[in-house]
Amino acid sequence: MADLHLVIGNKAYSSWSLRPWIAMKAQGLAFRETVIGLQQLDTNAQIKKYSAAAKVPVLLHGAITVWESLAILDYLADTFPEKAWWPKDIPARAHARAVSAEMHAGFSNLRSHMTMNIRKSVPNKSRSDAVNADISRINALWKECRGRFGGRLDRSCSARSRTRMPCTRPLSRASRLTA
Ligand SMILES: N[C@@H](CCC(=O)N[C@@H](CS)C(=O)NCC(=O)O)C(=O)O
Repeated sequence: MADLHLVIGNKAYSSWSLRPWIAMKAQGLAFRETVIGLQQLDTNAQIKKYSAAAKVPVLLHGAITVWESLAILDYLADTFPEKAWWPKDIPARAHARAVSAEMHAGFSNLRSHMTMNIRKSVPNKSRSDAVNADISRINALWKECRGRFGGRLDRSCSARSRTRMPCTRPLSRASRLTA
């Protein structure tokens, strides 16, 4: 089988990049990693060498190029079915997919007002009601997942890698995540 090559942005700033990166590490997959510096003059040109979408992460596997973090995780689940990516149980799987899709498409207030920077702590940064609503929704999601599915959803690598990453935003800003 061809080598896996994951193209990502800086790990301190790119939560999207960390989603497949964490999942692949957790699954013990061997892969080559190329890191592209974000917010540089040539960032766009560097990423476009790998994907016309001009966003990281990008997974290269032989002749196959997959972009969009959720599509990458689904590709990996299809390609390495012997590893546990999504829960086997259909209701838990449906829930994990819904949570992951919500995480992929939503939380725009949290994303734009609390951009990820793992190196920085800004505990006193003020938050709008909209940001607080996003944080409350994440807490509710985690609580519901744990309540309904216990460790089963937690052990699902795809859902876990997707839903845990946004927690770096409120954590570096001293918000309280309760679940
Ligand atoms: N929906 C995309 C989002 C990817 C994304 O926005 N990546 C950012 C870095 S976190 C990026 O590549 N930005 C390009 C740039 O800064 O020029 C995914 O899930 O992969």
